[in-house]
Amino acid sequence: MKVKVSDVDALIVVDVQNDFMPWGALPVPEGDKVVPILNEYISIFEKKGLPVFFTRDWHPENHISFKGHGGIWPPHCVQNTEGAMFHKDLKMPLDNKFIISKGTSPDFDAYSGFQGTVLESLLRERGVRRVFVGGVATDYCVKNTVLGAIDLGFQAVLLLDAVKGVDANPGDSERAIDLMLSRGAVGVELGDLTT
Ligand code: VGL
Ligand code: ZN
Repeated sequence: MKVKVSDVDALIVVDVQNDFMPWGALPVPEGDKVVPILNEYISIFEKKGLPVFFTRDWHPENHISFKGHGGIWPPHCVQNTEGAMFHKDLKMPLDNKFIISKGTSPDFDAYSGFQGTVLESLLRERGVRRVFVGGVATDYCVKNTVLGAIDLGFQAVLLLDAVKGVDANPGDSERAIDLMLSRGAVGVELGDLTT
């Protein structure tokens, strides 16, 4: 579906961090494949002067989502470690860019970029009404960020060619995509965008 990028739009790049890459602590298969495509989307938004938000998992060492602390995940994205850094090839704009840290307290986890963060208020301050969302993982943080946006009344556009999932159970990512679309997200690929 063709979508014209307009001045009420923002881009949200979800959790493109080393620990979610194939070499990381909580690897998303082919997670690194989203980087060049995301760079294309970033360039489109940057050229139009539109805001680009980068969420990141930013956990303390004793985070509740970690095995041994009550959770199911291997330790990942621990604050200030190499694993928590963004992929080195991700082209982050110099201006009009925001980093949103989530899951920063030991006792609180957040799959959605809206949970316990200032993302909503930053979007509203800027008059944003529609968010374009890509990154990892399709079946966790991308899904929850898209559904969170919809629940808050934003329109959501899912970047189908710039997401990858964990697929702990086969088909998780596909089911997550179906759910997002059934809840009103619009699925697009790079070629669908007009400026
Ligand atoms: C994520 C599992 C645990 C994600 C974060 O970014 O999708 N998944 N923490
Ligand atoms: Zn996490």
